[in-house]
Amino acid sequence: MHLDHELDEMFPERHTHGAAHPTRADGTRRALRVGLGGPVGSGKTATVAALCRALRDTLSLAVVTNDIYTCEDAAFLLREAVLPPERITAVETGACPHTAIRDDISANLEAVEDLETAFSSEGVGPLDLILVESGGDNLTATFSKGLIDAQIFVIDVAGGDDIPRKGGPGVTTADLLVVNKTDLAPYVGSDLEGMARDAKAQRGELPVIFQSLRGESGVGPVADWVRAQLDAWRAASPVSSAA
Ligand SMILES: Nc1nc2c(ncn2[C@@H]2O[C@H](COP(=O)(O)OP(=O)(O)OP(=O)(O)O)[C@@H](O)[C@H]2O)c(=O)[nH]1
Ligand SMILES: [Mg+2]
Repeated sequence: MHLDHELDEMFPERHTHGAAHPTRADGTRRALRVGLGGPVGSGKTATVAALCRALRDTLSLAVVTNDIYTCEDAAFLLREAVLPPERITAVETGACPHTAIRDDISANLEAVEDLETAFSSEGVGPLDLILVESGGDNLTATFSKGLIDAQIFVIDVAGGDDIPRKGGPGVTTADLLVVNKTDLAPYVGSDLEGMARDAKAQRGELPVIFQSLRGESGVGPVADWVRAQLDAWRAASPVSSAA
């Protein structure tokens, strides 16, 4: 479902919750929504788990996962106890993952809005941040701007060091490109400098972070980027986050 003017008129309240609007119906600022997409197995869930651990003490956050036929990613996050269960929601897409994050975003939008409502109505205070993980997809997958505010595209060095050169909207336009599993580069013969050059050629000034979740800095630089997005979001939203 693409959000259009006709639907805006039919469901005015629903669309005040859409990603185009920074405020909820009650006037409070809604959570920043950050989408994580990328090829199968590149490390999206591992990055989400690490972000939760890095940010949960200072931010109120929640996660929406997307899987095609299972709830594996949500089950992993629950098993790892990265957040309390009520902060993790699974969407079972039943079709190519990109359809649920780009073409018909209704299930994801509902999941995001339900989380926001649950946390504002239980007096826990509004959520600061919602991470939406797409199911693993191909290089053409991107999130609808009606669903998320900023997107991270996660690729990994073992998927081939020619991926940045191949481009595609995820690599070229995502707000942040993460090249994950740099610890594996020596074992798979990936040329990290070449990947950095190709990414720069494709993305210009858009940021790229090389990451190893097995390494010392781990998710730190990506967590810093998310915090900076949140600061910018708060500065740009002229409303109080308190009710
Ligand atoms: N060596 C290494 N392994 C990693 C790193 N990040 C993730 N992994 C491993 O890569 C595998 C896939 O990671 P996931 O986080 O499940 O990947 P995903 O992108 O969520 O996969 P799908 O949701 O199935 O598309 C897991 O076994 C992770 O432990 C890393 O930085 N280095
Ligand atoms: Mg995953």
